[in-house]
Amino acid sequence: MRFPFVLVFAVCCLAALASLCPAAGLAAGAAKQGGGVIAARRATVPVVVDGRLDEAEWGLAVWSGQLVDIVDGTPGWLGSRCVLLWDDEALYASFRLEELDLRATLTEHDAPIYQDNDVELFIAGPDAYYELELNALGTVYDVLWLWEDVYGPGAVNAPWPDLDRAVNTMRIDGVAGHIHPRGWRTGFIAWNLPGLRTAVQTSGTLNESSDEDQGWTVEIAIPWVGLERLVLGMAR
Ligand SMILES: [Ca+2]
Ligand SMILES: [Ca+2]
Ligand SMILES: [Ca+2]
Repeated sequence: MRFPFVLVFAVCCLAALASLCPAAGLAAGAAKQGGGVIAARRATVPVVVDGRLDEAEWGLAVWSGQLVDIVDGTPGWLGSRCVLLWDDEALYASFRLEELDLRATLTEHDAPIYQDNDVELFIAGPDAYYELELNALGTVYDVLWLWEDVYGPGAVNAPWPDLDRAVNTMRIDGVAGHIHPRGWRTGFIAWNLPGLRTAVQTSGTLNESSDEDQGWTVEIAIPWVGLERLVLGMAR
């Protein structure tokens, strides 16, 4: 299936990288900066979003190769792969992540999860994109981003009148020293994707560094209806 969106996956393995987008991290997907492309298989049976990737559907799907550094393309130090499925209701994404010292601290929804080791998924439409991050506790941070040139002359004004740009938003023009050529965007942090379902399973001991852990798995269901706002600009 060809989706009308661009997807980028990232695993930020160092809190110091503190990324709001995959400018710092490991990436796959249809990233322009050297990531790969993976095909999404149609799921024929329901996916149970419990963090356990034991459905036969995941085994039949085509997994990505090792995620690579989105800046220089070098493979990550530890095993990290992702995969996609879809059905009429949702897009599904899963990750298998090797992690020798499982650590996560943030527990509040929409806390800055990029300060923990985390998984990040980005879905881009023409004029907006969706950012989803999870840590090993399963805490979710999700943000709807709008490129600010959409508000400019000749473009759609106030495309989302229900979202106030002055309330709990973030404004950036780049990340980690990289200035995006399109310039500024506004992130609506308080917005939550309708119907989003996520789950995480860890293999090892969380926040206990005296042993060696195996890693974690992540399972995500994103209802298509929740992505409606990303269709913005497609009629142009
Ligand atoms: Ca499952
Ligand atoms: Ca949110
Ligand atoms: Ca441990």
